[in-house]
This record gives sequence, structure tokens and C-alpha cells, in this order.
Amino acid sequence: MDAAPAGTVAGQGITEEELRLAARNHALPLEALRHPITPAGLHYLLIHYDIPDVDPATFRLEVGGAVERPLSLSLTELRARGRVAEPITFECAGNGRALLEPRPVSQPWLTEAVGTAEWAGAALRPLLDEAGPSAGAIEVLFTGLDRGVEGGVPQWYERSLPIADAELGLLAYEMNGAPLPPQHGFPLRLVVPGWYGMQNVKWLTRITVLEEPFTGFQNAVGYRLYGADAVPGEPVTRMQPRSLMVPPGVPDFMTRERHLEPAPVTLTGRAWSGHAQIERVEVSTDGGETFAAADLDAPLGPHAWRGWRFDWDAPPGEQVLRSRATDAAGNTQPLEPPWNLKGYANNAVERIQVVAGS
Ligand SMILES: Nc1nc2c(c(=O)[nH]1)N[C@H]1C(S)=C(S)[C@@H](COP(=O)(O)O)O[C@H]1N2
Ligand SMILES: [Mo]
Repeated sequence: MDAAPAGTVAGQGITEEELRLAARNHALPLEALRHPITPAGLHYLLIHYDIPDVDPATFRLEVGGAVERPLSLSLTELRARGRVAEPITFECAGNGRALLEPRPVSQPWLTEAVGTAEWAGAALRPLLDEAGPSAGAIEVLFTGLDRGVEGGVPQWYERSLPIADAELGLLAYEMNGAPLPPQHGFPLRLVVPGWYGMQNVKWLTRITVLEEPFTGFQNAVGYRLYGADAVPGEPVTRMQPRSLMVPPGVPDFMTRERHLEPAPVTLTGRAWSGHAQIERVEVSTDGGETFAAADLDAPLGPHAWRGWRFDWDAPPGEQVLRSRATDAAGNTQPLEPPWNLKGYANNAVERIQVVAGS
């Protein structure tokens, strides 16, 4: 094989730098897939720089740029604008990265950088309407209070979004009925249904309406699908479909291989897509040779994952279980990982190693 592209490694375990990132940014423990709404402390976490310490008493949200009437709002003023609450699932765009070969060197996620919280706050659309975007407005930029250096570029964490998508956003000040925890963006964050997590800017302090495409780091350099030639390609936007299973039985401490009885068991899990509702989940109990349809639970909401269940009579011995989601727009999960240089949007079908009996 040719040498691994710069920024990737082949056939090696993770580095100390990646371990440091992984220790800060935890995934969803897979058994927590049992909860339709992820308890706040079990929701996955991704923080590029440091968690800022924000004083809610002096905090303000500024809305400006190409608008007729710039706004400056305290948290109290924002809360007075009405509260909408919705269960919303989002997933880190780098989910699945550590399963690629060669492996992009970054936060080494396996499959479980996902969560569903009930996010509540002010709808963004009325606020934008009140500010009055100019006729030439095309994008909305969201800026956080956290600062760092990435790819050699000093920056505030900020991401821009086409105005039509921005209008679907929620300015959340609550997670699961309580104020946002510091690590999830206290006191205010953006949540955009359907998009990968990077768009959900935490510690949100400024909204800027733009008449030109934003060329800042997180849109132009980060969160792009690159080939091995290191040329930035398509932007990363909406979540590709994915299904995950609640691991059955009990784990081996080190390998996480699952141990269960050779007996009937109901496999359960959750599936989501940022493009359309989940229409089908199929389960394979023979390593992926054959798939059969699982039963779907009633939807939790238009922008939340969907539960599924599948009855299986576990035969004695070792098996590989897989689950595959398809959405109503016809998007389905690939069996093999789609590779790109930064390891985004790897929604390949999961593999769970189980052994029934001793
Ligand atoms: N200000 C700010 N917002 C941010 C980030 C960040 O580092 N800083 N990380 C983004 C990324 S990459 C993801 S996947 C989600 C994670 O949100 P969570 O930690 O609440 O799960 O937040 C996004 N919003
Ligand atoms: Mo992310």
C-alpha cells in the first residue's frame, strides 16, 4: 500500500495526544441507548478548546451584521420570548473516525458520539425576523465564547449556516429541563435539527447575518470531506443515517465482547438520520450475510432517533451482530466505511461481537 496521507496513521494504536482528547470528550455509553432521552451526564461531549466560564448576570446575546435592527439581549430578555422544547438527536461528524484505515489523527471516536436531549429555549426565526435581515442576506454566523488555535489559526469557535437552515435553529438555554451544564454550552447554545454536532455552537454570544459566504476555519478548512490529496471538498452538513444496538448481555471488562445465554433475547436499539425519518432498520445476526427487518417504535419526534426491537434466539457460540438504518429519503448505511482524510461521516454499519454460553 502507498504511504498513509499526512494527518493519518496506518496499523497503529492511538497516540497520547488523541488519548488526551478522548479523556476530555466522552462518548455515549452504549447501554444508555436504553433511554429515549439521554440523561445529561451521559450525552456525548465534544469541546475543541476549553470550557469557558460565563457569568449569566452579565451575559448578552448580540444579533448583528446585515440586519436593519441589531439586537442585544440578556438571558432574562431571551427567556421572555417564549419557550419551545423538542427532543433532538445529534452526533459528532467525526463519529466512526477511529475505525478508518489509515486512521485520521484526531478525536478517536468509535461509533457512539451521539445523544438525544430535550433542548428548550427560544426559536431563532422570530428573533431573526425582528432583527430584519437585508435582502442580500445568505448566511448566518454563530460565534461562541471559547477561543483556541486550530490548524495554526487562532480563532473563536464559530460556524456559519445557510439562512434557510438557520431559521430552523433553536437557541437553547435548557437541556432536559435544567439550565445547560457548563460542558454543553451554559448559558446558551444553538441547536440545528438534522445537522452534525459541529453546527450546534455552544457558549453562543454573537449571531451575525452575512451577505457573503463565510470563509472562516470551521467552514472552509474544518468540516469538509477531503480526499487523500488534502484538497477541501464538499462541506459536512446533515447526518447520514445510522443505527446502534444496546449491547445485549454483559461485557468482558477489557474486550467489551458481550456474554449472554444461548436463549431467546430481544435486541433493541435506536436509529437516526438528518435527512428524513427512519423508515427501516434491519438486523444481521450472522455477521452481515443476511439482514431481517426490525420492528420500529413510534417516533419520539421529527428530529429525534427512533427506537427499534428484534427478537433473536441466540445460538451457542460466537456471533457478530449488526444493525442497519435506512431513511425515508432512501439513504442507507454502507457495510464498509466511506474513507475521507479527516474521518467525517463514517456511518458504516456497526459490529458487535457476542458469545452465547461458555
Ligand atoms: N463553542 C463551541 N461549540 C461547539 C463546539 C466547540 O468546541 N465550541 N464543538 C462542536 C462539536 S464538534 C460538537 S460534535 C458539538 C457537541 O455538543 P455536545 O458536547 O453538547 O454534545 O458541539 C459543537 N459546538
Ligand atoms: Mo463534533
